[in-house]
Amino acid sequence: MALNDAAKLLGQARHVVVFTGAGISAESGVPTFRDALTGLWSRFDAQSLATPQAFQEDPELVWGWYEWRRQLVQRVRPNHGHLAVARLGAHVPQLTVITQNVDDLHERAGSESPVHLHGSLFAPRCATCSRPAPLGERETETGTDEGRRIPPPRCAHCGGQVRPGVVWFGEQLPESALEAAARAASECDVLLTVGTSGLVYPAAEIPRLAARSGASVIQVNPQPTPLDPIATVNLPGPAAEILPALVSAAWA
Ligand code: BJW
Ligand code: ZN
Repeated sequence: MALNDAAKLLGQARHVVVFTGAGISAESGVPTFRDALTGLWSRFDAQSLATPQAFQEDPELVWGWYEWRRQLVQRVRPNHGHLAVARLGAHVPQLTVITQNVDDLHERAGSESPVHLHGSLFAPRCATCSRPAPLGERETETGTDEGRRIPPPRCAHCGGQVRPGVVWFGEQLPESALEAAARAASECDVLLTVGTSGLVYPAAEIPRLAARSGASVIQVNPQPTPLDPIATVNLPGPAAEILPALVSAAWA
């Protein structure tokens, strides 16, 4: 049985990497990017909003979109998938959590210092001088409307526009995060990939790098992905069900 095979691999591992995408936060109520019906892409043309060009052309639209998402994330809670990942940390000798997500649900579930490859909704910075900028006021009762335009704040130092601290298409990933992720992927014995479509590069190289370096790859995803061929074990299904079952099976 696939779950037991995966549990055995995990139970014997010294260094486990958990590599997550939007799917792990789906059951918390955070829309994914590319799911046809519920994904962010179906409501907005997210691929064109998540670009430096979009921010330049229409900063109020882009800032409003990120404010809506930040407030949504503040209203939801980590799910059993995030909690199971945190629980793994208590069992395996070394655990590295690498996430493409810009939410903070791994941290709030108890995972310490996950590597954020695509930045964070909670770390805005100046688009001109790059200095970190304070977050706006805390969530309102109802939150910001989905399509509301909000002018980005101005930098207290140089007066430049404040931008979301995330990685847009065409931008470099933070060097230290990418290096840490690549090092962990090349050194681990098991990489557990959860809830990612595996379409966005260079992040999608991380599980491939682990496989090339000899690690076993366990994949948790209800849908097929381009990572299927490199997976040692595929566990089809939602993360909030599969991950707790996997951790329980490994350390029964
Ligand atoms: C569940 C579930 C449940 C559902 N349980 N699972 C090589 C080839 C082709 C193109 C490129 C290439 N290298 C670079 C590129 C260009 C580009 C790219 O990758 N394009 C592709 C789309 C083709 N990459 C870049 O531009 C990157 N930068 C770069 O390469 O710089 C190089 C450079 C060189 C020289 C000069 C300048 C630059 C940057 C990429 C940044 C990506 N940023 C985003 C937005 C972040 C901010 C924001 O949130 O708004 O990151 S895009 C978006 O996609 C976001 C995500 O982190 C990322 C990945 O998505 P993810 O997490 O996989 O989500 P989905 O929705 O795709 O999938 C969800 C999955 O969950 C599905 O599989 C479901 O089945 C599953 N699921 N429910 C478990 N309950
Ligand atoms: Zn500035």
